[in-house]
Amino acid sequence: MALTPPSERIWWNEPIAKIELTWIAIAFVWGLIMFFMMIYWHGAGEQNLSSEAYRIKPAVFAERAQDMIDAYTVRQEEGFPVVHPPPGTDIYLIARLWQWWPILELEKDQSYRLHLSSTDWMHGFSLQPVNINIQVHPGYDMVITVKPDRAGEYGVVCNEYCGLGHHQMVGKLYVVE
Ligand SMILES: [Cu+2]
Repeated sequence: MALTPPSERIWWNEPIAKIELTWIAIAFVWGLIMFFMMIYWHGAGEQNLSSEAYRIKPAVFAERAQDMIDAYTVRQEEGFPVVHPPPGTDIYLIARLWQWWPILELEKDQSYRLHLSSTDWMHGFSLQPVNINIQVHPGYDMVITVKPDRAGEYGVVCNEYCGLGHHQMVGKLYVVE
């Protein structure tokens, strides 16, 4: 019965069986391998982006995005400005209930510093069909250096549930030759 005390009162001082020690060692070494795999795969796997994060007030982010929109809007599409910023510059994409603002038009094989932030709740930036995913938080400026290598039309989907209009939070991104 569990209420009976063990025969050895100081049971934790018993030597560990060899087989148990072996399994502890295997599990420990495997844990180490998996840990270093994370770092290795970040560089070699070409799946995870190196993003940077900075604190920013939502109003300041919105202002920077608006400055870019005012300067480089080339046309309108269903009420959305399509912005074609010069290569090599800082570009901004606002996530908010429930849209991605504005539509960015980038040039193939040119690099940009893409800033992502939210002006209200948390959203998820998911670029389709290439499957790039980045969490977008209010108060944080998530920055990634992007260099699109294929021209075309991409979809930007929100993949963090953000309320009633979440399923309609679909944006666009163009890459032109
Ligand atoms: Cu959402």
